[in-house]
Amino acid sequence: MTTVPYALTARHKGFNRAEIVDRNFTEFVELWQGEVHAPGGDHAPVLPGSALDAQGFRELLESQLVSRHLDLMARVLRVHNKVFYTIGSSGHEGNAMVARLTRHTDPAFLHYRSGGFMAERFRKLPGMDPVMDSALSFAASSEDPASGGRHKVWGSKPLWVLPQTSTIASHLPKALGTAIAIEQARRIGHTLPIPDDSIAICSFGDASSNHATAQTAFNAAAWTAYQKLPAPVLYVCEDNGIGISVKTPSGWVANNFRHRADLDYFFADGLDLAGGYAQVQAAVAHCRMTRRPTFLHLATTRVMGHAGTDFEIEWRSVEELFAVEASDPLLRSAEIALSSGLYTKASLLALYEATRRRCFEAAEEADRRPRLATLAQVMKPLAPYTPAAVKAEAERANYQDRRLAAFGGEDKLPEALPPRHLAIQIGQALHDIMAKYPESLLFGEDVAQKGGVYTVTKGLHKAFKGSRVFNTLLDETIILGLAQGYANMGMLPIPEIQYLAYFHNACDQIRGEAASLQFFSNDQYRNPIVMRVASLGYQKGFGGHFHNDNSIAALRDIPGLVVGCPSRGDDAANMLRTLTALAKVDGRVCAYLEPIALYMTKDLYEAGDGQWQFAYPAPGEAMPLGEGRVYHDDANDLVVFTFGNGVPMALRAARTIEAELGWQVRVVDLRWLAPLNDAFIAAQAKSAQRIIVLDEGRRSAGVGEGIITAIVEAGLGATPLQRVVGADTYTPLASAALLVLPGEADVVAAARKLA
Ligand SMILES: Cc1ncc(C[n+]2csc(CCOP(=O)(O)OP(=O)(O)O)c2C)c(N)n1
Ligand SMILES: [Mg+2]
Repeated sequence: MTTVPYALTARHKGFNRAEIVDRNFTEFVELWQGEVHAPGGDHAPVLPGSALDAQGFRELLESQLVSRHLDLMARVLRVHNKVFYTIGSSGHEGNAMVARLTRHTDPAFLHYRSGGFMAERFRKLPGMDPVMDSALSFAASSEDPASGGRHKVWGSKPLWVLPQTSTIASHLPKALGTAIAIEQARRIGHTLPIPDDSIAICSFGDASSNHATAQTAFNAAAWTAYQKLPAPVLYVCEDNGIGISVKTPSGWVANNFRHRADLDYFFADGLDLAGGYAQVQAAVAHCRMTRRPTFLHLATTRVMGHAGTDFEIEWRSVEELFAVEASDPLLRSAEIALSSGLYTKASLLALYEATRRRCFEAAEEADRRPRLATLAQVMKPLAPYTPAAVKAEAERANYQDRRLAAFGGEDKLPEALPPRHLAIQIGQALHDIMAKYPESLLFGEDVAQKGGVYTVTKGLHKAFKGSRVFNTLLDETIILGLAQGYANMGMLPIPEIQYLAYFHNACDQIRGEAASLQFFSNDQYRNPIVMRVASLGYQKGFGGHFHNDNSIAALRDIPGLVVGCPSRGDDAANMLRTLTALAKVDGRVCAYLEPIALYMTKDLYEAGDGQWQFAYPAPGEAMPLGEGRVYHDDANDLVVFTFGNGVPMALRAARTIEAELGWQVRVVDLRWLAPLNDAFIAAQAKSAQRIIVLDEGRRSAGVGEGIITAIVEAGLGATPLQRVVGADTYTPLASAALLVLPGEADVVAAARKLA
């Protein structure tokens, strides 16, 4: 327990609480009058009965001071435009204990107040400097080793700190995913990049612990442990009792987590190194040894407000502020330093001031270093694309033995079988991909024994067993969090989202997290993912919005995400090979939209014509990113740009248009929806007499807008053009759905308008 006298710190009513917190430390040391113990050796307890030894205390104290002076420096230099971030760690420096008691190879996903943790983790490898590295990040210098100047993040490649966005709680699912992946690697024979007994560490605030994304992670951790499956994640709740200005009800975190089944609760006083160390030690040891999800409730406080812009004195009573400032853990550390006899007042203040100088000098130096100066520099890590290497990987076919085993013999290889429809060929392509990549995993709701609601994944569970093909619990956020975890550990996750509508439910795991990792880590960390999503409308007999969602706008504007949508089986197989190659080679996060209504479509023009079944492409073939498919290449009277369900629809409409208007009609299947291949669209539009853009998505923010923009920007805006597109509405049940979605007759009607 802290024994800092309240009266000592409650002396200053000034506006700038950072200055006051700073002064409190110095005055506290100068005025301190306590009993001094005779110091023991480096390995003797720092104070009688403490689990922390003298050497450990000295190092933790230094880490705390580094963290504190980085905060103080940021408050001063922000005003001079030398630093661009002031959310600090002051009051949370005790989290350094967690770093000390874990390894630098335990992957860490950190709260923005985990500066003490970070400073301490830097000790784990020789020759690393937390001060200069942090200063470069604060200054947004392009030499920042964490993000290359893209954000102030806690991150380090050698120290296994994966940078986080500031969306609170969004990192909890992937921390669980990483913990599960550490354990699952062994079962699938995958070699981990870190030791087998690693744990995943994830820190967050008390207010954040209430967030839906946090709660689903705790639930999924417990769901896992309940089944006696290992999930060695250490959740560290840095409880300062407040979130920006909203107080967490007193005792809430303990009350909420102390008795949760299968989430093992530990409390530690993060305000007191001497007192808190044993409990942190116990929590870490428990997590590592039992491999169970562990909740470490770490008491902290928040001095100096939420950020530099938060003038607490304007909205809190001064008495309350004094009380908070009196609980400053650095005062307690000063007390331990002096009473243990390890420091004199003079040597402690000298260390304090030397650390201040170090932080300011580093910040001034960082300010002289370059910043990101061009758009190309900013975007470089976002969407790396090495087409030659991707092509080679997509076409690589040197896994024949595993292939034969997966399909069950030469005569059962899909290319030896008659042409089949989309659902079958996606299933065959998935068999191929899983045979090709032993580190790949396929998971989602109902995907295992049942083979998914459309039986697309049927047979995979049998062929590749439960550790590679498995059902998850019903939560899309967790499915995508697991995917990131597997990817972090070097595996190739192929998560399934059961319906497009339910992707929207968990969109942030791709938008905010997975797709942003390469950007915020300057491409040092990658989480390759191929996310399959059963998508789009026109299902007969299974109507309504949620199973026919046609909105892909939320996918198309995610920076760096690749979105592909095949309309036929052979393309589906070739596209999947390229997507997995993009994931493997360039680390890309990919979305693979499977048009549900085409899964079972076998015919094109007439019932029984079998014209929408295609021969399976043998391995060795693939489809370059951005390459579309053109039907009737030499037809110029009308060109229809489309994708997905629009492709067979346009081909059918073309017949009517040819008969009625005498036009030759070209149909262009874009296949790749993000990034849109503007050059390809322009090249196809160039020779067109007339254009129809057939977009089964919605009028607003649909793919059609992108296609038309590409045409206009290519200077071809004068070409007569009609857009046939879905309405801006949810899709209703039964035949009313066809009022909303574009149909063949609408395409023909648009052509008539162009005539
Ligand atoms: C999803 C989300 N909602 C809102 C915010 C804005 N916000 C940033 S920090 C914060 C409070 C977090 O409080 P807590 O979890 O207790 O962490 P503390 O800052 O106290 O350490 C809020 C509301 C956010 N970053 N992310
Ligand atoms: Mg808080």
